[in-house]
Amino acid sequence: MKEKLERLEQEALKALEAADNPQEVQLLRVRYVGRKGAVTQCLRSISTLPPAERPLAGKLANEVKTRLEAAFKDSIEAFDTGRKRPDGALDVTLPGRPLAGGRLHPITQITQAICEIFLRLGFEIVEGPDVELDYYNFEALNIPKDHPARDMQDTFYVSENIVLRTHTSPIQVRVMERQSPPVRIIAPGKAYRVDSDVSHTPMFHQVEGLMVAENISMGDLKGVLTIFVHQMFDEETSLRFRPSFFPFTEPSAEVDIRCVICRGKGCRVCSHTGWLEVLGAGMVHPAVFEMVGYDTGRYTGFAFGMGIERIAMLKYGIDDIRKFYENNIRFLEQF
Ligand code: 2NL
Repeated sequence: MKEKLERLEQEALKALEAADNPQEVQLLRVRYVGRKGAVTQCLRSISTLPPAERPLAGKLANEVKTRLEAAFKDSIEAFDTGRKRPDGALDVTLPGRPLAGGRLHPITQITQAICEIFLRLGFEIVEGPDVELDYYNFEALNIPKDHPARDMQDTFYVSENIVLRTHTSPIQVRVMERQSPPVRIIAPGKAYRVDSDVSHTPMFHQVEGLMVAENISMGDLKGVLTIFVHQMFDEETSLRFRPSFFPFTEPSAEVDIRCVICRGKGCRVCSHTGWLEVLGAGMVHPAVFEMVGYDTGRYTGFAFGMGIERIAMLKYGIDDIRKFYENNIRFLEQF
């Protein structure tokens, strides 16, 4: 009798522990301490025991019954007060799950920062199609048919005379075609080239700028780009112009800035030269003006182009361009 009562109590408590809703507890209560429950039956069968064993067995049976009744009562109360919850039930007292805050992609942020600087200088922002005619992407920019940039290796061809633009210059050609000087615009957007390594992705971003009027000089170009660099990086960052070549400008220049990492001392980022190439620029080639019908005797202009990823990598100290496009949240969250 003693062993049986002890076994019943353990069994009942174990089942109670596993019960995950009040209905289940109610069923267990009936099964163990109800009118026909196992413990109740034990209590009733005491009268069949030898008289000497009855007082002890009766005491034990009553104790077990009392303890179990208390445990069942407590368990039902636990569900009633929310101390214990039915499986899958909603705990309305839990704090809400925080929503991940969205943000602009670092390339979008840098594009906006660049645009804001030029807007303050009176430039207008213009956009245009990513899928371009060969004419606007190459021909009108004085890039002849045999120019290496036209190779199938560099350009995504959609058809014989339609390409994914390889720079945002065609936007500016389209503006000049429909509007006479003065022109003061910047053209931000995506550009595409068949190229992929630590510093090139097949799709990248560019901002180009164009200013055309009477008496525009290389001095104006230098002034505008100096203000740009000082506002984009800081006032201490100096610039240098190196002679270069582009088919659409003459003269042409590569624009370097003092290394923003080592401040000119020489480091890995600037290949120990103390300078970083950030821009290409020049005076618009007369052949380009002729193509859009501008009077080359009256107007001159400057143009420049920069890769946005390059600016973003220097500003944030990122060593691999592909990180911008892997969509790793832990990378993107930092900006
Ligand atoms: C670079 C060089 C450059 C231009 C872009 C341009 C546009 C027109 C006419 C003449 Cl419509 N030039 N754009 C001029 C010089 C350089 O970009 O290294 N870009 C990343």
